[in-house]
Amino acid sequence: MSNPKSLGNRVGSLECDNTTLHLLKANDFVAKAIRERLKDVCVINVCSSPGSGKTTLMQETGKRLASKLNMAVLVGDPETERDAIRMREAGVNALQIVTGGMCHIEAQMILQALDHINLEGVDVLFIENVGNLLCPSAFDLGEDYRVTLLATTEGDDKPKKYPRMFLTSELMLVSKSDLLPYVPFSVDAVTQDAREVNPNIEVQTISTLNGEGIDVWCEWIEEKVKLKKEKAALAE
Ligand SMILES: Nc1nc2c(ncn2[C@@H]2O[C@H](COP(=O)(O)OP(=O)(O)O)[C@@H](O)[C@H]2O)c(=O)[nH]1
Ligand SMILES: [Mg+2]
Repeated sequence: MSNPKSLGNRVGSLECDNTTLHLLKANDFVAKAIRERLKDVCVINVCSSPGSGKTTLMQETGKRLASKLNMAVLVGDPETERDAIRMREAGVNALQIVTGGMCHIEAQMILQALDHINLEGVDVLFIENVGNLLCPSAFDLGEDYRVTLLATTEGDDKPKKYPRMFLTSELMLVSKSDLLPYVPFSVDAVTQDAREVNPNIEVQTISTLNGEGIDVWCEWIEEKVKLKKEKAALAE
């Protein structure tokens, strides 16, 4: 197994003598093709429930990083182009993927979308996944990193309820931290819950409303972009 995220695609595998036929293996195959195509672009898959603040974060990140990095976003929703419009209004190069009711993005959708977005000079490509803590966790989109937002309004007990999402994420962003004084939510408790699922998960606390944590988040992105470029240079 080359990528731990492909674990999710083993659902439905069919044992066959000494070999295993993976019925959903096609997604992994396409994810690999995406990685080969985007060798020097850092790809970050952003997941969460609907309304946790993904699009607002993409808008804010675009503004903050505009002078430092070239960023693009592929954004998935079951219907409407609202999020891509919001991002373009914030000056972010964004393309909407309408899944037609599907609860997640699959690698094939990303591969097709790559032909319709200008990635010339792009350093970081975000994928804003469909709002859902379940299905998106099972689909590797060829990303380098998976980041999951969990808003303070969602409750600090969610990581263990939706373990695969947090198991396959490198970073959990506790969003809407400006609401912490008003909601029963403990950052320590959610961190512990997430780390019992995935001891390696990083945790950052952010608010796009008052700006808390946005600098740390942007530094994290810059560091990951640098690492990807170094990796690409070594492979040349
Ligand atoms: N209080 C607060 N509200 C936020 C924050 N970020 C986003 N929101 C609000 O949360 C709602 C959902 O945000 P959106 O970015 O559309 O979430 P998405 O569905 O995950 O893309 C909107 O009304 C935002 O204005 C934040 O940091 N603090
Ligand atoms: Mg959104």
